[in-house]
Amino acid sequence: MILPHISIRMISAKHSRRWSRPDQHCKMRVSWGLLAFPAAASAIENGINGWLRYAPLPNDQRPPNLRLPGAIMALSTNKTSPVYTAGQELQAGIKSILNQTLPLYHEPDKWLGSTILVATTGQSHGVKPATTLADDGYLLRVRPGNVVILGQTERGALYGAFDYLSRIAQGRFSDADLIANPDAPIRWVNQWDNMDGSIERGYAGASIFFRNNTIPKDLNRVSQYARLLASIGINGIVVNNVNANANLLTDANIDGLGRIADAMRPYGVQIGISLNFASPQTLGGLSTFDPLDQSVISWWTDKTNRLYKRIPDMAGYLVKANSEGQAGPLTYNRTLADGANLFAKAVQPHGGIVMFRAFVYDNHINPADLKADRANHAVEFFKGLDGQFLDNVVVQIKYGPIDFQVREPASPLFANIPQTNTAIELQITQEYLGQQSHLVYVAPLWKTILDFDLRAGDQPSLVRDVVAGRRFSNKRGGYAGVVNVGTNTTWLGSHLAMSNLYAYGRLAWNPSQDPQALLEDWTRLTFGSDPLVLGVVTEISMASWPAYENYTGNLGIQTLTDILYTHYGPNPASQDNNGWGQWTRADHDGIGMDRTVSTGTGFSGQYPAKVAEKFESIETTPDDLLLWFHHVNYTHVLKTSKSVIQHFYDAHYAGAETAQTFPIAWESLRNKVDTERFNDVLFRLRYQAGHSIVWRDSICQFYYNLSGIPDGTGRVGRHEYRIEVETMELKNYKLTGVNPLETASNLTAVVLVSDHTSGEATTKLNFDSGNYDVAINYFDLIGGKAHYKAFLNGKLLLEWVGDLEDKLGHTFSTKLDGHSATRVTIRDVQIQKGDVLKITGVADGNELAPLDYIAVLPQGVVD
Ligand code: GCV
Repeated sequence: MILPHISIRMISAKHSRRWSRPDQHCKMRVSWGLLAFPAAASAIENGINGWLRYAPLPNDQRPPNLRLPGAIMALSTNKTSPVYTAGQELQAGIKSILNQTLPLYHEPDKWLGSTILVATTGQSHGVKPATTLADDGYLLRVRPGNVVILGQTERGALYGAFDYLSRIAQGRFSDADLIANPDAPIRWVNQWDNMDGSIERGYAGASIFFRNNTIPKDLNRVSQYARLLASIGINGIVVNNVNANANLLTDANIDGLGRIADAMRPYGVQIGISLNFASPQTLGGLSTFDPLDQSVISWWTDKTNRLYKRIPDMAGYLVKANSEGQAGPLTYNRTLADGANLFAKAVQPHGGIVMFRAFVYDNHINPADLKADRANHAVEFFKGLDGQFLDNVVVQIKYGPIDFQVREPASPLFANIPQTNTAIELQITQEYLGQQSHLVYVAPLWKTILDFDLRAGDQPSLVRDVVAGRRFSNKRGGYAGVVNVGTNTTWLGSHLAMSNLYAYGRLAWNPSQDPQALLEDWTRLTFGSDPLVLGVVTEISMASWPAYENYTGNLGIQTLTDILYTHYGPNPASQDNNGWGQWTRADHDGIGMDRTVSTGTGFSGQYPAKVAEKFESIETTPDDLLLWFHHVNYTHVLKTSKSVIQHFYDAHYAGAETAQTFPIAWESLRNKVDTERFNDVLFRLRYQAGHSIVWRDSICQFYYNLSGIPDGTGRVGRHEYRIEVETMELKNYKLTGVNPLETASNLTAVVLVSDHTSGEATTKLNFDSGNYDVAINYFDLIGGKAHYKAFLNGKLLLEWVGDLEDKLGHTFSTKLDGHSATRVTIRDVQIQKGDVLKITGVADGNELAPLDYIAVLPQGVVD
C-alpha cells in the first residue's frame, strides 16, 4: 500500500500561538504585548516536572513593558497551607520563567508596595469577588503591577496561583479578571498501587506510595505528584488499589498513610484509601465480615477513628465489593447499599465520603445464553437501591458498561439512580488503549461520554450534568480518574501520555472545555510555543484515538485485545466463549451483540425512552456503535454504503497508515525539542507504527479467516513487498506456529532450534535496484534478550537486541503472540537486484531470536 498523505500539515494558522478559549466560567479581558528579556539555558528534560517546567520564556513572547508587582504576599504562615505553597510556587515559577526574583512575604504588614496577593476570600483586604465563589473556586485579577488571587478555600487560592503561572508560562500577559469555579466537588484520582510496590495496570515503573508492603520513608515523589495534581484542580487521591490489601490498616501502615497525607496536604490534595471488604475477618480475626454484624461495625468504626486521628482531613474510602473475586455484602445476602452505608456511617462524623464502585458484575456468565449480558449488570445491581445510599455515598461508575474500551456508549446507570450521588470513572492509564506504548490522546473519547445526552424524563441530561449533581439535584458527585503513575521520571512512562492526565484534571474542573484547546495548553507548557511543535503535537495527538480505534476494533465491537492475558496486543478470539462477557458473537456469518429489547439482551432498554428507541433500531444507531447494539451479517451495509467487513478492512488499513505518519511528523521537530525527549518520543512512535501493522494484519486476517469474505481491494493477505522468513534459507532455525496464529504473517514464524545457539536466515532480494526501507518483523518477549544482526552482502546494516521490555512499559508476554510481535526498520538502504540479505540471531534465555518476515519497502509504501 502506498502512503498517500505521509506529511501531516506542519503549521497552519490554526496552530500558530493563540489564546485558548476562555471557558464558560471565566470572564476575561485581554491585552498583551510581545518582546524583550533573554532566555536562560534549558536544563535536561526527563519529564519530572510534567507541564510545570516553567521554561524560560523566549524573548519574542515577553511584553516589552511588563510590569510585575514588587513582591508576592501569600497570606499564610502555616507551611502546610496551600496558600503558603502558592507563594513559593509563584516565586519559583516567576524566577524560572522570567528570571525575576520577587520577595515573598506571608504577613500583610511586611510589605506596602504593589503585590501579587494570594489569600482566601476571608482574608481579602477589602477585595471582594462580584459573584460568590463555589467551594475551591478562585478569583484572578491581573492588572499592570498588581495581581489578586483569592481562593474560596486555601486550595482554591493555590489553583488561582497555578492558573496565573500557566498564563505567564504560555506568554499570556493579559489583564485578566475572572472567576473560576469547579463544575463538581469531587475531582479525584485513583492509583491501583499494591503494597508490594507493583501497580495493577501501571506502565511506568513501581509505586511511589508503597514498597515491600510498607510506605517508604522518602515521599518526595509523592509531594511532586501532589503538585502536578493541584495544578489541574485535583483535590483527592485514593492511593492504593481497589483490589485492596487488608494489611494497609495495620497501625504502622496507618502512620505511613499519615505521612503520605502530610506530603500532599500543602497542595490541598486529600488522601483516601481503598478498603478490602473482608478486612474484619482477614486482618481483624473476626469470624465474619457481615456489614450488619455489630462486631464488624465496631471494627470498622475503630479503624476509621484511628485513621482520622492520624489524618484528620482524610477524604474517605473507595470500595470495590462483590466484583472480580472481591468480597462484599452479597456474601451475607446484604445489599450493596448495606455495604456502602457501613463505611458511610463510620466516616460521616469525620466529614468523609465513600466512593462505592458500580463495577459489579458476574464474570462467570454463560456465553451460550443469548440473553445473558454483562453490560446489563450494573443497572440490575444498583437501580433497585436508588434512594437507599446514605448522603455521603457516591456511586463511582465507569464511563461505559463494560470496561474502558476504545468505544462504548455511556453507562445507562447514570440515568437510573437519580436519588444517588454519582461520579464518573475514567482511565488515564491506557490499559486497553496501548498501555502508553501507543500514543492515544483519550480526552476526545471522554468528551463523547461527558457530552452524551441520556434524555432522562425526556429532559436534557448530559452525563456531565448528572455527575456534577445538577441534573438530579444531588449534593455530591464528580470525577475519579485511574492514573497509575510510577517511579519513571515521565510519571506515566511516556512524555506524550501526560496530556491525558492534564486534560483529565482540566475536564474534571470544567467538562465543557474543548479537548484540543486543552491539548494545546499542555503542549505549550510541556514543549513551548513554537508553532511547528504545537502543530505536530496537536495533529498527531488528535489523530491518535481515531487511528487506534481504526487499527484495533471498529463499529463499537470493543478493542479486540487479548482480554485473557495482557490487554495489550490483538486477540479477537479471546473475547468470546468464556464467562467474562466481553463478547463480540463473531461467527462465520456475522458479528455484534444483539442488545435490543425485541430480540436481544434488553440492554438498550436500560436507557431512558428516547435513547433506548434510538439504539433499539439499526437504522438510528450510529455506525460507530452498531456492533455494540446489534448482531449483523458481515455484508450488512453501513450508512457509509460500505459493508461491515469492508469497513473493518479499510479502517484497519487507514488506522495503521495514520500511525506511520506519527514518527515522520515528529522527526520534523528535530532541534526544536530537546534531544532527550525528542529521541524518547521518536522511539515510541516508531514502535507504535510497527505494532499498528501487527494489529492491522492480525485483525484483518482473523475476520477474513472467519468470514471467508475477501477484501474488496485485495490487500488482506497479499504482501508483495514481504519475504516470509520461513521461505528463506535457514540455519539452526525451525518453523513454529504462534498463538493466536494470525499474529504471524503467513501464520508462521521461526525460532532457533535451542536456547544455546545462534542461527541464520538468508535470502536473495529480487526487487528492482533502488532505495528501500527494510523492515524486519520479530518477536520480543520477556525472559531473554536475543541478539540480532542484519547484513546486506555481508555488510552489517543493523545490530539490535530484543530488549524492548527495558525500553517500553506495557505488559510484556512470554510467548510469540500479538503482544510480542514487533518491527524494526532500517531506513534508506540501497539495494541492487540480487543482493543477499542475511539475519543472524543469538538466543538468550527463553527468547529464541524469533523472526517473522522482512519487508523491502519502496519509499512511502506500508506493508
Ligand atoms: C483493578 C478491569 C481491570 C482490572 C481492574 C478492574 C477494576 O477488569 O483489568 O485490573 O482491577 O477492571 O476496575 O476493578
